[in-house]
Formats: sequence, structure tokens, C-alpha cells
Amino acid sequence: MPKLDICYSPELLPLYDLTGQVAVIVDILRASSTIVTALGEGVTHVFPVASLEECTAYGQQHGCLTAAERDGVPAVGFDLGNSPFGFLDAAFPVWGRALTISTTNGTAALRRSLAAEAVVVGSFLNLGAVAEFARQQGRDVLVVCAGWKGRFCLEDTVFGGALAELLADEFDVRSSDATLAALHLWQQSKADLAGYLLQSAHVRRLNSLEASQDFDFCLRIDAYADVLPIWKKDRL
Ligand code: 3SL
Repeated sequence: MPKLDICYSPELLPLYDLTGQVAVIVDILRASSTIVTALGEGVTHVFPVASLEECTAYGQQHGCLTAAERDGVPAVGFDLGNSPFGFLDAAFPVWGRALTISTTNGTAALRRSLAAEAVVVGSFLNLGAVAEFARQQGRDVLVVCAGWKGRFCLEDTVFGGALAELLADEFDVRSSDATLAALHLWQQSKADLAGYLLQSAHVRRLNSLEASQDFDFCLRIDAYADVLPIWKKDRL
């Protein structure tokens, strides 16, 4: 039976062997949710990059939209920040455009996970699609939590628990303490996910940046049920 494990921070990635595994990159607030929203709203493909310099260079090279965030605020000189609402603005249509995006933690976590056999982006918005992909692959899964500057994040961990619960019949979700803990957190929080996550550090950070509407949006389970960002060559 394949195993589902959870890496609580990209800083812990050297402890895991991604060879042959499916890596699910998760940054609920907000990079993975924003990437799923962008693709759900008609963006053709996404180049996730670690640095702002790369974001500028990809934008020029591919003539694509650019989105960038640092410390929760839009970085200067890019078309968009890291709010999913940037891709829902009728005054700024994104349909049919390609996108490059760089965020503090999420896109960097993705770039650090490329040794995996398959790399997908997970969020509550496409939870069911990620679970279905994992079932089809039948390989070990590592949920890579983007965290915050190397630290543990509640919302990414709870997502790992939600995925583990969905896959509990087909995957071993009991042999890793990290997965067990995530499952417990999810089971404790799922009846009132928003209420539970209001305690988290990143939600407080976003509230202070007046991005609280993003929080509610990012918790909408399967709102983009058909969107599965899969890494192919150099893009999602
Ligand atoms: O760190 C990241 O990748 C971002 O998602 C953080 S924020 O939600 O834009 O603050």
C-alpha cells in the first residue's frame, strides 16, 4: 500500500527522498490557492519561480502576466500580487494569458520539490482533484507544506489531514506521526474550518494586510474541482 507523508516545512525536505513520489505542494494562504484560481479562470499555464528577478525575466521572455508577492504584499513592478481576487477582476481579464508568479514561500517550495516523479499543486479549492490524481498514480505521496519562512503553518497542515482522510482507504496514513497529527487537526477543525484557522498566524497577518476576504475564498472546498496544476518540463 503506498504511503502518504507530510513534510511540514521546505526546510525539512532534505530529510525526505522524493524519488518516485508524488509531491503535492500546498500553500493554502495563498500561493497554491491563487495558482489554482488563475488556471480555473482561464490562465493557460503558469511558470512558478523562486525569485523576483526570474519573474521579471520570464515575463519578458514569454510575454506573460507577472504576479509577485513578498511578506504578504504585492511586489512592486508586477501586474498582480498573490490574491486570488486578482484573477477574478472583470476589469483585468486573464483568460487566455500565461502567467509567471513568485511568492515568499509557495513557489519556492515548489521549485525545491522538482526531484519528485510528479509535482502537483494542492489547495482546498481542488482537494478532490488532487486526491483522484494520487489514487491514479498509486505512488507514495509527500505533501510539501510551504509554511512561512521555514516555519510550520496550521492551514497547510490541516490540508494535509484533509487529503489523508480522503485517501485513508487506499494509502497508509498511519505510519507517519506527521500525517497522524495532521489528520487529528483536520478532524478537530473540519466542522468549522474558518473558525479554527482564525487562530493561525498567517490569517492574523493577512487580516492586518486587509486581505481577509482571501481567507474565506481559499477555504472553499472543490470550488475549482476540475483544476489540477501538474508540473510539466518548466510549467504548470
Ligand atoms: O508565501 C507565499 O507563498 C504566499 O502565499 C504568502 S501570502 O499569502 O501572499 O502572504
